[in-house]
Amino acid sequence: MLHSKNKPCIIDFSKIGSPQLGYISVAEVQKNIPFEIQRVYWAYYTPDSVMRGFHAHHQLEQILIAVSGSITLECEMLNGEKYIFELTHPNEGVYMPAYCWHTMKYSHNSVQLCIANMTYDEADYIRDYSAFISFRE
Ligand code: T46
Repeated sequence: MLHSKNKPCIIDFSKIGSPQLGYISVAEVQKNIPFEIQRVYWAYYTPDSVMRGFHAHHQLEQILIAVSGSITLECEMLNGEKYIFELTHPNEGVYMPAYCWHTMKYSHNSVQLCIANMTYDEADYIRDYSAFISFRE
């Protein structure tokens, strides 16, 4: 599994099938998911005028996939590095480590699937940007 836990990166999921038959993609612990899965959630029908996110997490690691439509994901790490991902294919996702400030913008038909290493815990969220950058060393 080629990825660093210190920065967000694209994960290419396997694409099984053909244009004639359609495709299946697989997310599998130990193979292309770098953590034990504790939660899966999805977001949909988000108007294209809305941006979501505006937070980071203390411990949450997750993989975000646009299983339908497209999603623009912007990430900022504590060291100031910024990343922009245009998710337009259902066979790719973005791994986001902890302490990754992120925002998402959606096409109207998009469905965002998230695979996470923790159950929901509001105490894990950093929803204030100045609190986020206060964790810089
Ligand atoms: C993230 C991005 C990518 C729950 O009760 N349980 C859950 O598992 C989740 C994910 C959310 N909620 C509640 C908490 C809020 O009352 O759903 C409401 C909306 O959550 P939030 O404003 O955090 O939604 P997003 O889309 O900004 O963020 C979500 C995830 O919460 C977050 O962890 O990284 O998607």
